Amino acid sequence: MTQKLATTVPSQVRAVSGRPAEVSTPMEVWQGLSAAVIDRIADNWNATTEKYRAGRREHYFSAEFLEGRALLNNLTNLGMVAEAEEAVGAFGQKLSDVLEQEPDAALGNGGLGRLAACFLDSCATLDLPVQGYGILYRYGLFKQLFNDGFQTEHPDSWMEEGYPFVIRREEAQRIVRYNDLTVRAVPYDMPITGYGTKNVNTLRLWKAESMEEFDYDAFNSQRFTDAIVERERTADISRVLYPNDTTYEGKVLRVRQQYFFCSASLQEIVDDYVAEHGSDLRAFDDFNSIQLNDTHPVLAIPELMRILMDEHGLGWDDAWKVVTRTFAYTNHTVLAEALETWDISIFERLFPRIMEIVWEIDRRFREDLAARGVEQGTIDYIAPVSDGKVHMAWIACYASYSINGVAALHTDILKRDTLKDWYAIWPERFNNKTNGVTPRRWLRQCNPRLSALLDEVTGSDAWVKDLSLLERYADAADDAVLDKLAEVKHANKVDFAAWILDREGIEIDPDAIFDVQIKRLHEYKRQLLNAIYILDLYFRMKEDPNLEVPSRVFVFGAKAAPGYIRAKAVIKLINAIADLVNNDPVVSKTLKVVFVHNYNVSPAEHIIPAADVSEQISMAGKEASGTSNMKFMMNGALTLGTLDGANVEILDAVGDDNAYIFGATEDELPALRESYDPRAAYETVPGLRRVLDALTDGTLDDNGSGWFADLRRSLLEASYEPADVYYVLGDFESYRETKDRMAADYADQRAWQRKAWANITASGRFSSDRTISDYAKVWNLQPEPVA
Ligand code: 475
Repeated sequence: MTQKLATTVPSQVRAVSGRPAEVSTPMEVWQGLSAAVIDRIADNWNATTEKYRAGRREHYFSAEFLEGRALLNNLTNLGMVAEAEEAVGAFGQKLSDVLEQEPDAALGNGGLGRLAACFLDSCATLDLPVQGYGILYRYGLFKQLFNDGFQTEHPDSWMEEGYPFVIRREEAQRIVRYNDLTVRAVPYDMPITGYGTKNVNTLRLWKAESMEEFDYDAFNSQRFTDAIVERERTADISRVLYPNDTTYEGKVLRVRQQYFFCSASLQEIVDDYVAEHGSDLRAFDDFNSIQLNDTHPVLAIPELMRILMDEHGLGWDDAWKVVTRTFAYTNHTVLAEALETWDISIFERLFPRIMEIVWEIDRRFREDLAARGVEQGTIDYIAPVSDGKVHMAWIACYASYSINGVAALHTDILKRDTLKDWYAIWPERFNNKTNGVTPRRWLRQCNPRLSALLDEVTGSDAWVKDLSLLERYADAADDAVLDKLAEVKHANKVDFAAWILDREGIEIDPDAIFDVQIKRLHEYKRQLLNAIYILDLYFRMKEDPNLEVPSRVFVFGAKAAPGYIRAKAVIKLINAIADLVNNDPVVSKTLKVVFVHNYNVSPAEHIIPAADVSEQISMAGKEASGTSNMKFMMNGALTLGTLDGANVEILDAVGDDNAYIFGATEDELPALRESYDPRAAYETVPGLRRVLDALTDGTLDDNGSGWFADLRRSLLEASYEPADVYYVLGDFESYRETKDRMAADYADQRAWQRKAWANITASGRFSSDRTISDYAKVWNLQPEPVA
C-alpha cells in the first residue's frame, strides 16, 4: 500500500535532521522529501529491473549525463507535485523554496550531456529497457563566478551535503585493471522515472575506489604517505568532469576515465548475459546493443573484444562478429578540434592488451579495405592506427552497425565531408536521428502556466506523452486562447524579472522583449555577433536620441572552457557592454544586458519559459543540431537563427512566417569565403567601424588584459589566422536587419502570439520521445511496461 507523502515526509525529514519537521531547514526538507520519493518508487524500480533482465536490452554509454535537478522532475513524472506541496505546507514550508535547495547534478558540459539526460527520460516514459552508464564525478562542471567581468572557475562539490538520488550498490562492484593500477568500480544507481508509467529505469554511475581502504603494507612499514598517494591516485579517476565542450584534450587521466566506466559496465553486461542466457557468448548481440555517445566510450569496442576472447574463449572472428552487431555510434560535432586521438604510447602504458587488440583491428581493417579495392591513401587516412595515434572515431565507424548524426544537415555533412570515406564503403550504416528534448522537464515542469493552458485547450495531459498531438490545435488559437497565452508569457516574465533581480541584482522590465542566448561559449556559436549587435544598437541610440527602439533585455548564459581564452574574452566583453548599457541613464531605460552567471540546467528552467527571442546564430554548418532551439520553441519563443543544425528543421516545421532566418547558408559559404574580406566589411558596413574601434579606443575596458584587442584582430587581421573564421562580420548586416525587423514586429502583439502558438504546436517532432522511438527501431527494441 502506498503511503501518502503527508505521512512519510515528516518522518523522513525528522530522520535527516534529528528534529521535528517544523523546525528543520529547507535543505533538510529537500533531503527528507527526496527520500520519501525514493521510498515511493522502490518497488516499481525493483520490478522494472527484474522485468528487463531476460529480454533484449539497450545500454547507453556516455561520459556525460547532465541531469540537473531530480526532485521536481520525479514529482512531475509521478504526478505528485500537488501532494508534495501539501505535505511540506503542513509544516509551514513552501515547495518552491525546498526545490531551490537542490544542487544541479552537472555531470556534463553542454548539449551532448543534456541530450543523454533527455534520452533517459524518454526511454523510461516509453517503457524501453534502456540503461545509462557513466561516471559519478565527485566534481561536476565548474561553478562560474564573475570577478570584474572575468570568468573565474570554482569546484562544484554537488554531493557534499548528501544526495538522495544516487544509491550505492556495494554488492555490484567490479574490478578494473590498468597496467599500473587496479581499482574497484563501485556503482551508484540513479532512478529514472517516466511520465505516467510504473517503469523506473536506471542510470548507473561508477565511482573509483582503491582496492583497500588503506594499503596496510605500506601503512605498517611507515610508508603512510605512499598509501595515501595510491588511494588518491585511484580516487582521481572519478574526481572531476573535464570542462571542455567540443574540444579534445589528450590527458592520460581522461583516457583512464573512459576505460574505467567502459570496462566496469561491460563486465556487468557480459556477466548478466551469462547468468540469463548461458555461457555461449556468440548470441550476446541478440540480447544486447550499446549506443556510444560520441567517441568518449569507444574503448568499449576493444574492451568487449578482450572480454569475449580472453575471458570467454571466443576466437577473433566470433568476437568481432558479436562486437560489430553490438555497437552503434553517434557523432555530435564536425569541429576538427573535437576528434579524439590518443598516443599509442599512452595505450601501451595503461593497457597493453587493449593496444594489442587495437593493432589487430588495424591490421585486419587494412586487409579488409585493400580487398575491397579501397585506395591506399584512403586506407592510411581512416585506419584505426596512424601517425603514432589511435583514432577513436575511425574505430567507432569500423565496428558499428549504425552511425548517426544529430540533425538532417549534420548527417548530410558527415556523409559528404567528415565521414565521407566511410559513407562510400558502408552507406547502409548511416542514418539521421534529429535530436529532441523531453517535454516533461522542458515544458510540463518548467512552465506550469503554459502546461495548464495546453491541458485546457487539448482537454487532457495526453500531449505530455505525445507532443505531436499539439499539431491538431495549430488552428485553435482564437482570441481567447491567444489572450491566455499572452498572460502566461507575461506572468513568466514577471517571475523571471524577480529571479534576475535576486540573482544578478539587475532590474528588468517585464514588458520588454526578452532576447536570449544560452549555450556554451564558443566562437562558432557567435555570441560575439550578438554582442556586436548590442553595441551597435547602443551607438545608434546615442547618435540619434529620437530613434524608435523597442524595449529589450538581452540575456546571456554561457560557460567558457577554462583554457579557452578567446571565449573568456567574449564573456568579459559582454559584461563590459552590460556595464556600459545598464549604467547609461538614457539607454538603460530601453535596453538592459544581463549575463546570468553559472548557467546550468536549473537556470535554463527559469530562463526559457520567459523568453521571446531564441538566438541560434552559429555559422551555418558548425552547430550539429542544437537543442536549446527546441526548448525555446516548445515554450513559445521565436527563433532568430541561421540555417544550421536543427534550425533548418524548425523552420520547416513552423514555416517562413514564424521564424526569423538570416545569414549565409552552409552551401553558400565556401564561395563567399573565397572573396571574403572582413576589412572591407569593417570599412563599408555602416556602424561596424565604430563598434570594432570601441574594443580598443577606451570605450570598453578589458582591465589591461589585451583581450579586446585580440578579439578585434581575430576579426580583421588575416596574418593573425584566417581573419574572422566564423564569418561574424560577413553575416552582421543580415543579422542586424533581421533582428531589427523582429523587434519591430513584436509591437503587433496579436501577430506575435500567433507565431508563438504556431511554434508551440509544431514542436512535437522535437520531443526526445520521437527521437528515441526512431533509435528504438535501430536498436530493435520493444517496450516492456511493468504491470
Ligand atoms: C553539439 N561535446 C550540439 C549536441 O547532439 C548538439 C565534445 C568533447 C568533449 C566533451 N563534450 C563534447 C560535444 O561535442 C557537444 O556537446 N556537442 C553538441 O551535441 C547534442 O545539439 O549541436 O554541439
